[in-house]
Amino acid sequence: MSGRLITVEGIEGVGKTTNINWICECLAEQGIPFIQSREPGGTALAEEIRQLLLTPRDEKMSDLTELLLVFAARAQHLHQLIEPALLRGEWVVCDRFTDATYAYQGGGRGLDMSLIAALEDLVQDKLRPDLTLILDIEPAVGLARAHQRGAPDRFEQEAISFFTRVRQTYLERAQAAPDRYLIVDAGKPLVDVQAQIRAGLHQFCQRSVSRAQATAEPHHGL
Ligand code: Z5A
Repeated sequence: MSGRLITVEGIEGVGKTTNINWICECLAEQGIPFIQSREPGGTALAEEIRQLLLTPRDEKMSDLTELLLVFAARAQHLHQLIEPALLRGEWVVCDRFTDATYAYQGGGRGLDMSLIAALEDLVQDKLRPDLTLILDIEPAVGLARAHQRGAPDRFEQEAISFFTRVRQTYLERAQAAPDRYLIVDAGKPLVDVQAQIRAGLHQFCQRSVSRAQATAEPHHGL
């Protein structure tokens, strides 16, 4: 696949939506063909699964049901949207992906990480993001930003300790594979956050160009 998969992660209210728009502006400036998507969701069916996951309800959703729904949505998203785009040579900028599953269902809910890894292999085969930006912030600050938007969804109703575990899992994953992850301090003013992201994208594009030259793939600079 000659496209690139860039994923953006972090706890609620960290600024993913705001900064994904910025990433897309940077790619457009450079004439890099891309699509923008999100998880859970990205196709009509996967968006229906998203509603199931986010809507608060009286019946408690079991942690395993939650995990399987997340991966069901991902299987559909990959098959319908992500893989065809990568095969066409387009870049995919995705608001959350499997790191969110490790962070929320693994770190947050306490599900076994090896179970998540097995589902990751089943659903994605060898596909992994080429670059993952982790927007990092103190949970209290992120939640305060998110709560300004109105009624909390099913995840936003969790206690702060849940988001502390989610954040910790993201950071541990980034530390374990620093080549693939970029940790961005999202507590800074937006202009500083955007500067960190642009610098990270620039480095990533340089690595991408070298790799493409070595394998004669089409490539883009930034
Ligand atoms: N989930 C899961 O459990 N497992 C999985 O595998 C996956 C997902 C894929 C939906 O995610 C839920 O799905 C999610 C985990 C679960 N939990 N929840 N809820 P989502 O990404 O759609 O929902 P979200 O995390 O709630 O996203 P969000 O609230 O839309 O936040 P955001 O996109 O990161 O933030 P934003 O809208 O860009 O910014 C929030 C506000 O802060 C806004 O007013 C901005 O203007 C402001 N902002 C942004 N940056 C700054 C800076 N730097 N300074 C000051 N103010 C700022």
